[in-house]
Amino acid sequence: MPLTSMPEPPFSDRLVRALADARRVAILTGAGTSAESGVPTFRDPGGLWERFRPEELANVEAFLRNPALVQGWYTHRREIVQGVEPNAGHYALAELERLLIERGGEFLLATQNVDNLHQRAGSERVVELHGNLTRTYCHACDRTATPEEVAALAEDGTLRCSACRDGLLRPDVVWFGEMLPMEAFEAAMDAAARCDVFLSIGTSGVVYPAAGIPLVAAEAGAFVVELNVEPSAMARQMTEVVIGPSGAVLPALVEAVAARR
Ligand code: BV8
Ligand code: ZN
Repeated sequence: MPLTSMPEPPFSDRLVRALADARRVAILTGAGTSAESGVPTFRDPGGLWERFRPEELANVEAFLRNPALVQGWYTHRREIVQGVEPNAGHYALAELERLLIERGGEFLLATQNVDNLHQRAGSERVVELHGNLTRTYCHACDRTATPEEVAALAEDGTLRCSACRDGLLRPDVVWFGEMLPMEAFEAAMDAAARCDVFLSIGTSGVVYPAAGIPLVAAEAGAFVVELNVEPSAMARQMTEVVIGPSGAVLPALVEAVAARR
């Protein structure tokens, strides 16, 4: 939605100025960034999976107790994310990265999302804090699974590794109780500690340690902004809270920053 057609942009001119002058920008995204692509968030009402809380499915114990159910949930989610497109918000973030790099600045996008949509939209400086659903590996021998293996159910209804024969295949995502990939997490913490502007987009800020990253930027004195359709658990620590759907607000914000120099 071009800036001109927006009645009054939901963000301040101060934010546009801060982004246009920024040398270093860091971003954290959550499921809300993909909502307008049709990927259900963790809290969205309705849908078959409402019966299960993600925390009940996204952990090793549930996986070992009922592999077919957990593998089926991830197969279902993989099919969803492979069947949708990045939205205008994803493309705007890829554009903002290009703008910053062109202007000699630094940029890092740390995502909690496992849907691969930032990468498909062209973002390059992305770290995946919680892994990526489109990658699958063997729980027993760590080998990366082939697309054929991921589609071939064994007699017992589970997905198994063809190399070590009995290994169960699991999505390359970080489950509750598992450590985050250290390199990604440290890169995100370092970018948050050094940035001039931090954008926290489409996240409820309830899952740690990722939820703590924007607070590192706030403590370091950055201009910290939350973009969400409603204030999150971290709204009070923000310099500015922008209320609106990321798929509409981000293109307008990036257009305003591009027009500034
Ligand atoms: C670890 C991958 C330790 C899997 C995910 C008690 C207190 C505090 C912490 C804990 C605790 N008990 C346990 C913990 C730790 C736990 C945790 O934080 N639990 C929470 C539930 C309390 N964390 C962990 O277990 C982490 N690991 O701590 O390890 C350790 C240490 C050493 C050695 C060994 C172990 C691992 C956490 C990673 C879990 N994996 N995902 C999968 O996807 O299946 S988490 C998953 O849920 C997401 O990745 C994301 O992080 C989180 C959901 O959050 P959001 O992305 O914010 O999505 P949500 O639906 O919640 O919100 C959407 C938001 O968007 C809303 O605010 C909405 O308003 C907004 N929105 C909607 N539409 C739009 C929009 N905004 C803009 N535009 C729109 N259109
Ligand atoms: Zn194996």
